[in-house]
Amino acid sequence: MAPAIHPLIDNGLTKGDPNFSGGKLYCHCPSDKVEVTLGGNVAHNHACGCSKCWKPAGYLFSVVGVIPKDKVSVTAHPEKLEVLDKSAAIQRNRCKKCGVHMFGRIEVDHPFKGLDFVHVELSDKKGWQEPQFAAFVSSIIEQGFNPAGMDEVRSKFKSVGLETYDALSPPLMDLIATYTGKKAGKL
Ligand code: GSH
Repeated sequence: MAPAIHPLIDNGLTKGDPNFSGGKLYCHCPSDKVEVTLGGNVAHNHACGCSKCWKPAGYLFSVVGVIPKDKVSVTAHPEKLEVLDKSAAIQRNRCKKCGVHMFGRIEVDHPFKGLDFVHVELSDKKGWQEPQFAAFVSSIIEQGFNPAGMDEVRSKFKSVGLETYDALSPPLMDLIATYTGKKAGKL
């Protein structure tokens, strides 16, 4: 049986709408849902295999994109949010009840500061940018995935047109390196 990667990937990608203007994300609680309103589309949407990003139950990958933090607002039940790990660069705000991550925010000096990390599958609207690549693919092994199955996982991504990387994509890694180089006075 093919590995369950993510519901937005397993059956092929649905192209986003370039004119999409955003929508609401909801946690998985049956009532009193945390609601986060996004005032625009996401960018750099991607599959992430790292151990920290929220994944839907039974799937190997998260799908996570970024959006400027001034376009993100908690519009219902902020009292249900808690920061999962205050020491992480990305402060993942999750619902205390159902555990779903509603947004991740960077408060420290970081190349991606000002961008929030969100999971568009929490929305019932269509038009969000489709995943662009797969990141931190080898990280799924650290969480117990049998390394013998990695060819199948990478082939699945390729079959839907996504490149796979074991960190972020080259343009994003270049961005991080540029930031670091500038900070060190090398650029
Ligand atoms: N192999 C590690 C794991 O799976 O935990 C990789 C963790 C990692 O570096 N995650 C990236 C990151 O930027 C992608 S989300 N983490 C910063 C953070 O989680 O705060």
